[in-house]
Amino acid sequence: RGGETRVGVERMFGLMDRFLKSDPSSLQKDILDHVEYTVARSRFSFDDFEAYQALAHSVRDRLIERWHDTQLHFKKKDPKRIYFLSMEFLMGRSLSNSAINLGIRDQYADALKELGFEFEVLAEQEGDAALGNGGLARLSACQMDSLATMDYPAWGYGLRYQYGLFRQVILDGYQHEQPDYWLNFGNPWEIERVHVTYPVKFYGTVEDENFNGGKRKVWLPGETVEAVAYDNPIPGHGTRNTITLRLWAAKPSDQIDMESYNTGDYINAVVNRQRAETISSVLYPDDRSYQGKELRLKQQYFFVSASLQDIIRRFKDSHSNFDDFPEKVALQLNDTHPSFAIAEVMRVLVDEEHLDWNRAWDIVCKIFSFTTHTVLPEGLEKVPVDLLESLLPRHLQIIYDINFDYIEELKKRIGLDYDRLSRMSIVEDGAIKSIRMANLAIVCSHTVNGVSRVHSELLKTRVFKDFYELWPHKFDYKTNGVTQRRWIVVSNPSLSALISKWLGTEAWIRDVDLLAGLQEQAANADLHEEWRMVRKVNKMRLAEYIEAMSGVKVSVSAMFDVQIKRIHEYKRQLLNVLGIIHRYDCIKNMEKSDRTKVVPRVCIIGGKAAPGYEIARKIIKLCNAVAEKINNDPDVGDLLKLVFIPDYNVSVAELVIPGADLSQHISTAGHEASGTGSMKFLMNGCLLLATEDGSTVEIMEEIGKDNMFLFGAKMHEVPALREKGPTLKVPLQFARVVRYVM
Ligand code: GPK
Repeated sequence: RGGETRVGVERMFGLMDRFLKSDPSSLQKDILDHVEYTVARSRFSFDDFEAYQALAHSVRDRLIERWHDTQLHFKKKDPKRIYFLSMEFLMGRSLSNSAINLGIRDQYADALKELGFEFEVLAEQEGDAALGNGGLARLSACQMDSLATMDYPAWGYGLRYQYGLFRQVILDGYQHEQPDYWLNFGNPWEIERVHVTYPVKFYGTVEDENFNGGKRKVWLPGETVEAVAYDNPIPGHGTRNTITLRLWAAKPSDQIDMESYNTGDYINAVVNRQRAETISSVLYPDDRSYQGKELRLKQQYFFVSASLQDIIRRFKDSHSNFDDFPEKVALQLNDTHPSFAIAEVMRVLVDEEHLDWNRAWDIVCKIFSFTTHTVLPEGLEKVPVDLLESLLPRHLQIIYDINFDYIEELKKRIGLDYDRLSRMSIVEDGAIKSIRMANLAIVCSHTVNGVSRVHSELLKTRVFKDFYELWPHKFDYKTNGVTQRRWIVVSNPSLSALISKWLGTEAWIRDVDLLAGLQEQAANADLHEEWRMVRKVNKMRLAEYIEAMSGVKVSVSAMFDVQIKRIHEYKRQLLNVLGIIHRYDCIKNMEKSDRTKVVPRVCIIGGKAAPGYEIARKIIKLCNAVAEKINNDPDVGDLLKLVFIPDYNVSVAELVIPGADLSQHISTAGHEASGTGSMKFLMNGCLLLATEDGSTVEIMEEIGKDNMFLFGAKMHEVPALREKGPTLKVPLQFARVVRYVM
């Protein structure tokens, strides 16, 4: 560096107060400065939403400090990095979570109080970031929190959809979808990186080119779209480690499309380029149904290509060849959605970096691992070859080449068993020739993860049996978890305080196993009493919300019985509703004197149906129709109520779970890969009513059968029951309703 620059650096350090201060008056000054300079409101006149924005920016400043330090630290250390590729992240709100993880939530609350604001009230101003559908997407969010807290050098990569998961509105009992334009009022939790952009290419042709006396393939793409990075800092708890969730948005490319300009139609050329932005505009609202839509494929490749360019650029910053790539890069595929990454790494290494095919393949086989989240073979993604051929012609060739080598190898291992060879092939022949994305992911990954023990067994014995027999060492599982920071500390602060008090430490906030220490106090009546009070207050909060959302008044002394999750046939919300109908019928037919023995119950159901999933939509209608009947029967009164909570999302879950007495996880055994909702209820002290499915089996072993309500057919009994057909009788008065709705 020259002398001048050094003076400049010294001057900069001189001007810089190393870290922002977090005493009350510094926080107040920061918030008011943001009111004035960021939100551009007078510091003497701003509303709750503007106060939230200023507060969020003040927290963001502190996040950015740690985030910069984290990047610098890892740049210097150059550790092996974990790259978590996922199409979906359900982050929910960020304010409380960030302030708590930074360890300054209470300081902010005090500072705000003096300014005449309440932290919780401002926190309510924030909308949910709902860039995902259900369990898979929330798992990604919980994982990011844990990776940050556990000091991992991890990066999350995904898409910055302009429209998140639709808002559910219930009209006349039916679900209606409204667009979720969540960026309408700005998003203080992201940092736009206008200089971190990469071109992503589509369409075109593949030509042969002379190279070093031989031939090589060259892809001549037909369309280029720019990917722009938006960074979301993710702070760990009790550490300065603050990692990055990098989401890509599509922008028109600067590269001039000569063809359009030649036509002389300038306006049309500009309008056409603008269409590029549609790639990242909207999240597909289907939970595990794949429709082979071109836009969806474009989304998948778009985020994969941008992420890999970013990852490879970072690697090349400190490495001159690819020898160390597998020691420095781990790519985790969250379901098959990002599995084009496999073909893309091959393409970059072979076509752009000019590695020979076998060396590139060797690298690919060491860097990928794959998590699958489903049990049903029909849930596995297939990409029509026709589509792929036009959209990504070079990738299709690469996938064919991978498949050719793999099938040749397979023939040597298993002989000419053509049935098995065709089942295991990456390419599926048939009416619609397609690429089996799961097979591609399994062949090229070093590890295939299930999400619970039972799920892993099903993968080995059914879904991927052929592969397990070939490569048993690849199959593993990591039972899902949830972060106690979001699901106790953020969502249930009174319970959090209670736990810390009785454990005499806050260490459980980083190490969940320490909660077991509460067992020593299991018989302590004072603890019980305090816990009951906490529950009561949470139930009151929930009752207020229910009344505001649905107009139904519920009694907080009733048992709150909750089932909240995506609506799916296999999750059996229908069974729950039929159970409620039965309960109603029993109460109606009871002697009046017997009714005193009935435990009053408020049944709460919530969840969204994929817009094209007719039966799921009808289950919502049925639920509302039954609620209408029961809630308006004064004869039953508080003995039974049914509430459908509209627009279920992360924030609603944060409100409902702490107020639940009983929660239902009643999927048909063998269908729920894991389930994570149960864990959130459990850590809030809620009882579980569950079938032996997914992670429930492990929960049962952990807490003991006596501490939960198990029911229903076991996995091995299900096939025979299916064979036998339905035996359920619906009471006559409801048969008509059910028939009408369904
Ligand atoms: C599984 F296959 C899928 C999917 O497309 N979306 C989704 O949310 C869920 N999941 C499983 O249904 C749950 O059992 C599991 O706990 C969750 O993924 C996370 O692994």
